Amino acid sequence: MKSQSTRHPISLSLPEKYTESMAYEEGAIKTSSRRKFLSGAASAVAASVVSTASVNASPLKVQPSSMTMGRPTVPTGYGMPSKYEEGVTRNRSDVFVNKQNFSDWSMSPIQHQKGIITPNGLMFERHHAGIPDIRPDQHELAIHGMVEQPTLYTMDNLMRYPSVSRFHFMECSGNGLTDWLTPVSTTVQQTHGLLSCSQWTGVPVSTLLDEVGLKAGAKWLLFEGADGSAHARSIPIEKALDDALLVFASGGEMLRPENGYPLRAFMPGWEGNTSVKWLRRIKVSDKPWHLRSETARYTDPMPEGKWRQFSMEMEAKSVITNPSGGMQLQGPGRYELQGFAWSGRGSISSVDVTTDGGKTWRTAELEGPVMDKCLSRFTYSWDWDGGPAKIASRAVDSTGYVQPTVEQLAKDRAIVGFVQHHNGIFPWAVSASGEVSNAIA
Ligand SMILES: Nc1nc2c(c(=O)[nH]1)N[C@H]1C(S)=C(S)[C@@H](COP(=O)(O)O)O[C@H]1N2
Ligand SMILES: [Mo]
Repeated sequence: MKSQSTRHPISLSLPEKYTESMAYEEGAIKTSSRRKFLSGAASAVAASVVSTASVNASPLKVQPSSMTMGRPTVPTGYGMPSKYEEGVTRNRSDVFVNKQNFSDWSMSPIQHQKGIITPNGLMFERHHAGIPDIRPDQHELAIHGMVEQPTLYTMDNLMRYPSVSRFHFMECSGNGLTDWLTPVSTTVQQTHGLLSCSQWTGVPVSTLLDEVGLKAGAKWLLFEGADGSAHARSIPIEKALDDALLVFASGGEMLRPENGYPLRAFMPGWEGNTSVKWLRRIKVSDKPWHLRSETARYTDPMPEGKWRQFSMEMEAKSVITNPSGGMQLQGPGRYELQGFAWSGRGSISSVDVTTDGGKTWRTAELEGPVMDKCLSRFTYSWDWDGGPAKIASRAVDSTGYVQPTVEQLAKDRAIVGFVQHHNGIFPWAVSASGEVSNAIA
C-alpha cells in the first residue's frame, strides 16, 4: 500500500497488473465535489464511507457476464429500466383509502430520483375523471371569446409553429397536504411525491394569442380539458403572455396519456391544476370564471373564516430525499445528504441544511445548472455521530423569499384539515439505530 492515501477506497490495493482499470477508476472519481467530499474527512472517515473488500487477490475475479454473449439487441421496441430497479415505481398514496381510480393520484418516487429530471414513466399523475384516450389526428384546440379571429387548430397545425423546450418543475398544490401537523406519511414519496420535473416542449401561448388577435379589454383566459371532468381554470392574461406554453412533449418524447396527450397547458411555477391536460379550448374574457376549481377547490383557508382564491404561484420549497423516511443508516460516519429545492417565483439562490433540528444551519452545495422554476439538486456532507438527529433543508429563492417553518405559515393561514400549499420546512428524524422517519410535528 503506497501513495494511496487520497484515493477513493474502492481503488485501493489493486494489484500492479491492473493499473489500466485503475486509471479508468481514477478518471471517474476526479470530480471536484468527490474530492471535496473525501478531503473534508480524515482518511479513517473516508474509508468508512463505503465498505470495501481489499482487492489483493490476483488475478482480479472475472465476472460471468464477461464470458458469454449478452442478450441480443431487440430490433424494435421501447426500452425499459433494469429488472433490478422494478421497485422504483410511482405509487398511490397509502394515507387515503381510495375506493375508485378515477379521481386519483399517484406519487413520484423522488427518493430514487438521481438528477433533476423525472423520467416520464415516474412523473406523478393527478386526474379528476380518469385518463382519456385521445387520437391526435382527431384532437382540436379552439381559441375563441374576445379575439378578432376565433380559430380551430389541429395537432398537425400546432406542430408547425415555432416551439420552445424549457426545464420546469410541476407540483400539485396538494403536495404535502396530509402532513402539516402530524407525521402521517412514511416516505418522501408520500410527503412530497406530487412533484415532477422535465424538459417541456411546446408552443408559447403568446404566439397563438398574437395570431388570433386579442380584443381590447381581454384580461382572463379559460383553459378547459377534454377529459370527463372538463377540468378548467381561469388564467390571467399576464401569465398567458409571459411564459405559458401549449405543451405536446416532455423529456424528449410526446406526452404520456396520463400527462395530457396529445396537448396540455403548462404554467411554469404555478400549481399543477392550472396546467390543464388534454386541452381542448382557450376562451378569452374580461373577467375570471369563478369555476368549481376556483371556489370549492384550490382555495386556501385563512384566519377568520376567509378563503384565498387564485393562489397559483408555488412558493419556494425544499426537502431532503436522501436519507428520508423509511431509510436506514448503516452506523455512524459520513453521509451525503441530498435533496431538491424549487420555487415558482424564480430560481433557487441557496439551500441551508440543519442536522440539529434547526438550532444551526449550514449552506448546502447547489448543483448546476440552476434554472428558473425548475428543480435544483443540493448536497451536504454530514458526519453522523450516531446520536439521534433531526435533519431538514431550507430554500431561499431569487426573490429573497425564505422557505418558512410550518409555525410561520400558520400565522397567516388557517391550517385546518387537508390544506393546500404546504411549502413548510420538512424535518426527518434519525434515531440512534439509524432509522429515518417523518418528524413533522
Ligand atoms: N383536464 C385535466 N387537467 C388537469 C387535471 C385533470 O384532472 N384534468 N388535473 C390537474 C392537476 S390537479 C394537476 S396537479 C396536474 C397534474 O399533472 P400530471 O398528472 O401530468 O402530473 O394536472 C392538472 N390538469
Ligand atoms: Mo393538483
